[in-house]
Amino acid sequence: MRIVAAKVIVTCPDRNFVTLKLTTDDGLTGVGDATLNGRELAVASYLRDHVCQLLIGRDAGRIEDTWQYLYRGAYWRRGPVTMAAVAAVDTALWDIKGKAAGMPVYQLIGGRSRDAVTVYGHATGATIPETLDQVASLLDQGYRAVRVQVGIPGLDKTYGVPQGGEPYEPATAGARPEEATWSTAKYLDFVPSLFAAVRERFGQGFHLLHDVHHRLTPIEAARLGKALEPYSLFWLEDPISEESHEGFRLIRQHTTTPIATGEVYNSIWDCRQLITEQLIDYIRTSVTHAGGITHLRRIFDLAALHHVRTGSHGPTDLSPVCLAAALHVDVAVPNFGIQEYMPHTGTTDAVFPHSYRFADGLMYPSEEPGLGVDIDEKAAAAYPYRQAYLPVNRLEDGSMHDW
Ligand code: KDG
Ligand code: MG
Repeated sequence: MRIVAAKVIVTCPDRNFVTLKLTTDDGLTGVGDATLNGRELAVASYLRDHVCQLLIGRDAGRIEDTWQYLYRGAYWRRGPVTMAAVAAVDTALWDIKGKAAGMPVYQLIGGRSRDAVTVYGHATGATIPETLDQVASLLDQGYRAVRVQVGIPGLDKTYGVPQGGEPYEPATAGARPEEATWSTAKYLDFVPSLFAAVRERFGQGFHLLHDVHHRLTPIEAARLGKALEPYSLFWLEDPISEESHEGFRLIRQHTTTPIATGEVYNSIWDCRQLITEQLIDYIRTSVTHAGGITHLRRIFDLAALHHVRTGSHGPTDLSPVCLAAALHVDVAVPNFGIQEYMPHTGTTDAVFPHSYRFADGLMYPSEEPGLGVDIDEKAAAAYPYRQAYLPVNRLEDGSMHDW
């Protein structure tokens, strides 16, 4: 079974997505997601200009060997662009292998470890009452886990909080990024009151999560973790920038609030120390940004040895192809923790027909052979690429800060 075609499809059904589609000589196709929010065309070029021609004529069944060939063979290893490109090839090959075997991908990686995948939904509001209303709506829909974010008085825009009731989408169209202003003092003074209000109104019967989005120093994060202990969070996400592994040790020394990180990591090397030294509780790497199903599974297996559970990144800027693949991994690995779920728009879903489903706070991977997701190329062609950037963040005195 040889690869005879490799096509990169860039489309913008409400937001940009990069998809790789591989075809074999016996007519099977496989898809992989290569979307890197705000830097999409760099990955499209990496694939089109440097990878696609290497795939033609290769044995589609040699998934591990192809992964090693693209990773080691480039000499310049790792990094978000390279690893998203490798991920797309790997994911498409798993899709093809599943179709060739007549089995859903989760059966090829060990079969089910659980019946369904617990996901968390997103409750975000400009004010605490608005966030509480969203928590109520998610609990009504059956969610068992909810991430809460709120606007901070005195700041115009806050991470995770949509403007004007729209679904949250941080990337904005245009030739330059939007700028936001951040104040750690205002955030730390206000945000614990959100958790007090949530637990007061809804009690303890569901998991509560929060994303700091890399904005604190270790000692500030330790203070926040301690302040939130009475509200028993499932996790506090990305409390500090992800380069500083030592900082996680300091947070750990001060608080029992569980810590999740890793959505910007691309490889097992990025998270090895955090995992082996048990400095985190949940690893957030995703199929698309961490080298595909093959490499994500390797990270999750390392995590399983060290009491670290999985919690894959799953925002709408990863395509339904990534979500489909993530659910196959989630249902199979022994140390699954939780999966992030942000439903895509109707337009996105129409371009990426799929058969995974959500019911009562749980998600179910497709039972079709392969991943159970595709790209409708005709529909995709109606939505050309639009330049868009993630925002940048400045402190109130104008200094650059992590967004
Ligand atoms: O493209 C950036 C988003 O994926 C990120 O801001 C979302 O932090 C995020 C999350 O936890 O979903
Ligand atoms: Mg996050």
